[in-house]
Amino acid sequence: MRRPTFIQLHRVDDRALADEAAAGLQARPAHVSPKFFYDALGSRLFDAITELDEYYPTRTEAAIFATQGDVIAQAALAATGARPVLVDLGAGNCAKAARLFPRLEPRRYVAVDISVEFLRQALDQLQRDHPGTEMVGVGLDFSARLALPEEAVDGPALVFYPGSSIGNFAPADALRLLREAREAAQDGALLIGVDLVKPKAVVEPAYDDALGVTAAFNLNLLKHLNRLLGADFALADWRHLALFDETQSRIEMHLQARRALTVRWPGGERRFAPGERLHTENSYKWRSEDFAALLERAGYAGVRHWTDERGWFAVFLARS
Ligand code: AVI
Repeated sequence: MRRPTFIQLHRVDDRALADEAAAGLQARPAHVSPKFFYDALGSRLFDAITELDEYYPTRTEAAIFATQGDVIAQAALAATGARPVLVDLGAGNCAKAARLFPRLEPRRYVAVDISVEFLRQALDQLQRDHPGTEMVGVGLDFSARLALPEEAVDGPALVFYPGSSIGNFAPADALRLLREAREAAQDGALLIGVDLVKPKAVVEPAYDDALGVTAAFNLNLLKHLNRLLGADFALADWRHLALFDETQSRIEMHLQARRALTVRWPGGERRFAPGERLHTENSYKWRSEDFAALLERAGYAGVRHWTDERGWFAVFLARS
């Protein structure tokens, strides 16, 4: 019986993370990376977000795969050849990639996430269900740089990056990541989910839902910073904001101070004026023609995409 292989490349360095958060808090305007959302509770809150009526991306992407998955898989295999290596970026519980297994029959599945610990259980189960596929878990923070170990990809790969996570990168960083993904795929392809531009009246509620789950997800970042940094954020002093900036085509999430306050942590402090904001996330919404042009700039060819009836979300395939 085969067993999955695990390669941990990235060491989680709490000191470096605390320094990065402190520098962002002291910047003007104050900002912190959205990666600080994802402690254990934040990851569960994100899973809850994907179930909300207002949060359309997860369900719309799933519907595209459910209705057009055969055509998408055939096009992907035409680009990579049969039995490709399947590289899954931000794999987590590996559920989205697992749905592609019957269609793609990958020779090897390389699941990439920040820590191999997130991948162990899912890969052990997948290995039992798919004994003919080699399973590799890679622990890597690819938001900084995507460089896979040489032994992980030894032929044309299909790099899979679902969920519109590319939207959490500013366009210049997205271009860099797409180029690195092209190199990782060798003579293969990229299959990527992208959230498209749509009316503000649809986007803003998706990031400010009636149940307040997204507000809790945003505020939980302060609890994470309290733990990581030893800071004294009081959650009741902060309000969740989600604003669609049409000129930059992005939803911005902020936490806004309800009153004048000072946040302190060992070695630092930051005063906030009433109404001042801490910027926690951007989620870019692309026009399909602009995302196709970005893929071409990143060196891809044969770009095509599939979308839902309303044109809200797109799955792009591009040869690397
Ligand atoms: C992970 N990422 C694609 C989500 C998004 O829609 O940008 C994160 C999120 N932020 C608030 N709700 C969901």
